[in-house]
Amino acid sequence: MTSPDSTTSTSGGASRHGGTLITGACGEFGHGLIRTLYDAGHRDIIALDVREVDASLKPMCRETIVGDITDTALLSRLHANYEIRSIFHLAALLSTRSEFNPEAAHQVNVVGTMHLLKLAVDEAMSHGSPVRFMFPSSIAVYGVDSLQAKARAGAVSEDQCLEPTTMYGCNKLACEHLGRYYARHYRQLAKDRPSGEARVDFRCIRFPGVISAFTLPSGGTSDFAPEMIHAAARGEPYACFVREDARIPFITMPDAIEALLRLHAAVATRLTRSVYNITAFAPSAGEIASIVRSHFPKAEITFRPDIERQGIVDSWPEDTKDAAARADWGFKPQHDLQAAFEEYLIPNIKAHYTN
Ligand code: AKB
Repeated sequence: MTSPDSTTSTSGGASRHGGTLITGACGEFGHGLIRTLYDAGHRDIIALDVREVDASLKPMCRETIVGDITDTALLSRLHANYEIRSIFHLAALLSTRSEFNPEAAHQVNVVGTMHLLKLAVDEAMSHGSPVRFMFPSSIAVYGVDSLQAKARAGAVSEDQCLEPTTMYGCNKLACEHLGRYYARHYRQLAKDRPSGEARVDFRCIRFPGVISAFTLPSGGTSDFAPEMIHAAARGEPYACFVREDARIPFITMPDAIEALLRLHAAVATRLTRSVYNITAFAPSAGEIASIVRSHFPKAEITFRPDIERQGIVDSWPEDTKDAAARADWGFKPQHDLQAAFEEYLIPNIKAHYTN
């Protein structure tokens, strides 16, 4: 990623600092991304979340803001104060939580994203260069209607099986289309539509379940894997809410962050699509439990499937095809299943819980 820091520009007498906006900064993705960008020399991070950003992350940010992405007055203030070149829009209500309040999910996941896309357009128009809009989508955009269909589909490409059964999946799929619209067709009939360099450069990755050694997700349905591993490390029993044979793809947090930054840095002309699948390994819940038990022999893992949450996992594909990401921008995860546990998860989790 270019530039660490922070240009300050003056337009019409008012100066605006350069900025990289991260929404959902308090989520587990946000944490890792802020640290990685800071370590790479970025001093222009604006962190936005509905919760107070962790004290440990504050010194890494130019500004931390407690606020809501649906608050247009807040986004106008950001536009007035900053020359934003990149937006990492991580804020979302995840799949399990969204099912309890689909209307709230739509507000945050879709309306909030539209407000940020509009901010990106306004920014690009005001500073005359593209705004990179990084959007994490999800395997939740897929929907297969039976276990037989899931087995038949195997690893799916970006364009197959796009009939999600969850509100979160519908929201993510809608935002993939909105991003493409804002990037390529926004106000296509208007005389003053954005043109040339002043545009939104929308880039999206469909993430599988993400597993971090340091943080736990909340409100997701792929959470069974990280929950199982962290419970074992803490010496707590864990009742897994999906069957042993439930299978979806996963990736480690460092590989997920590296992928986002790699796509962000990619030369635009190399990109053949706006939405890319990525995957690293696709074990069943039972296979994850066996590996966890081999590292934590006292782990008490049982399987007590929750029929509804199991249904969501059953509707997601057992793996995805990520050839386009590998060819276009060099996606190559460092961790396969074995390396994920032996090199990343187990050493870091053990250190995390013994400190
Ligand atoms: C969720 O379970 O909601 C997410 C996802 C797979 O997108 N982790």
